[in-house]
Amino acid sequence: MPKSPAAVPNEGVLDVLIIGAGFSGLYQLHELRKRDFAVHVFEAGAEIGGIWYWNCYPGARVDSHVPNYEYSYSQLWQEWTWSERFPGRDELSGYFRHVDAKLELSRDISFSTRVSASHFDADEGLWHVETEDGRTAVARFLIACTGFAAKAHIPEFQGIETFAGPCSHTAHWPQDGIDMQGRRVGVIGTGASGVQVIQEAARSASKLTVFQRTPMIALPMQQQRLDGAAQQAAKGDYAGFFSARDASDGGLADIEADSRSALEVSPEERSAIFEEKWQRGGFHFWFPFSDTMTDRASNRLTYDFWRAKTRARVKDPALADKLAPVEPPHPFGCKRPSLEQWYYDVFDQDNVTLVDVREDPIEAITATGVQTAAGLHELDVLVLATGFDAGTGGLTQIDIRGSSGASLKDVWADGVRSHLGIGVPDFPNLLILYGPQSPTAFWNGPTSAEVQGRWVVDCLCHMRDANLERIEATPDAAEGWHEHMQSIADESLLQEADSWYMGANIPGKHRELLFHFGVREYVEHCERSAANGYAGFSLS
Ligand code: N01
Repeated sequence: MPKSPAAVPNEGVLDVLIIGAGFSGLYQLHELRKRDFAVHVFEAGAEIGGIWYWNCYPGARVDSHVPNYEYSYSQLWQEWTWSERFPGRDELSGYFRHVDAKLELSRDISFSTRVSASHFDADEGLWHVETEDGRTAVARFLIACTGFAAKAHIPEFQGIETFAGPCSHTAHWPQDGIDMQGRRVGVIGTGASGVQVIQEAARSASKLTVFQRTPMIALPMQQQRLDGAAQQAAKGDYAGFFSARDASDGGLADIEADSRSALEVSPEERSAIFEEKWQRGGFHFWFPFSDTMTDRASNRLTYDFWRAKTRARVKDPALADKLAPVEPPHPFGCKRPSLEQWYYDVFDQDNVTLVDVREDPIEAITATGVQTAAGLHELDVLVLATGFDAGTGGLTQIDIRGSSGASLKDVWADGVRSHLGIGVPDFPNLLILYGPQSPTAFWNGPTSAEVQGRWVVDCLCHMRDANLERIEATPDAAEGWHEHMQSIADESLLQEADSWYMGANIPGKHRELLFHFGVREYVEHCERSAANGYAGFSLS
């Protein structure tokens, strides 16, 4: 049920204005409010949940297994059980309602409130925030919790506006749904969103046409129904589980790469390790060995195991060549794998057609379908699973201007500059969570919300205690962090894929590694900075 907007704090000056009511924004609200900061949240959606509010397309479900994808507060997990190992979107929405009921968050959130601009007044030392519908707020600190996928990417297909039937990007899906039953459905894109919607559409559509540009390297989800009693019993170990989650290298407590190289074990042992991770499902197979993402030969062995498993699922050899090619389309894992349940099986169904748009490009979208070089694919419904302007897009679509008056969009046009992904030179008192140059895409959302979020909460408390009013990343620290990001890219195979990790999915976007690969090392950098008086930031 959509909530009506809470009173907007037009009077007085807030300590903190938070943009976004997803995992990070809600954590900040709860923790800062507990410490008596005057905090308010502006949220574009009509309910809490961030990405989980918007992504209500059929099949949307989380790729992190229970109980990784939730807050570690015992008052929340003690009274919550999940029905599936990888919960679906509706259950996640229910979880957020539970969080809201327990922590009473909504009273400090303005819903349906999209921030359009935010300018720092250097004389006053205050952020002036404006919303699309003309409301305003003033705050000492601005915490941007917009997530990595707040700006959808819709390619400029000629004639897209002429399509006569329902046409939606997966992240703009109508809350009351789109009926696909018995209709001719087209899906453009085979990323994580595409895979999920394709699985569902194949069950309901009279005809499903999948437009694939790059094959997805999808891993077996190994979904399971969960038993409430067993989950309740496991809660005895939850405190330890969540500590391990904080210290893990991807924010998933029980996933760890084998510490050896794939090349230093015998072929038999390697196969056994691959198989064990495959059977465990989910992201266990993403980084099977310590060098999967850094050593080409190790990476290729992983791909070859995946390919053999996947091709065995597809009866038609020509289709198998399209879905799991002999040569990898890019190094394994360097584009974000998705998790699948029956994805590879649907292509053997009579009602499903795969169009390889590299061979048969999309020329236009017409009123009745998608026109490719080979002909018109007639459709009633068109799904755009074409991804996001990830990392930066959610921030730069807001007119954020720092003390010099320059916009974040302009400042980052030729590459992101930040320290630790949290602070930006010339943008005092702007703190960014789960954004570019943080681990973000390589970090489980709730874990990052808590670990990176704790750093920000501690920092604000430190500033208040020390009577400090202003924090700003130094240009030197930001240059150093930029070089550090480049060295991570150079040491890995990541930059060889045209992925959203590299900004390479958006025409004209500066190509660079957008996310810090290596969570533990990142957290060490954050801890060192804090231990040294927030080194890399100037505090005054
Ligand atoms: O987006 P994507 P997504 N013509 O960018 C294709 C998270 N997520 O929304 O690969 C034709 O991965 C594009 O092709 P190519 C998760 O982190 C999580 O699926 O660029 N095709 C690609 O196939 C995920 O990784 C969950 O060649 C075009 C697709 O569109 C991230 O969000 C669920 C095209 C875009 O895939 C983004 O996933 C869903 C064009 N002009 C999402 N332009 C869960 O946790 C783009 N494509 C469950």
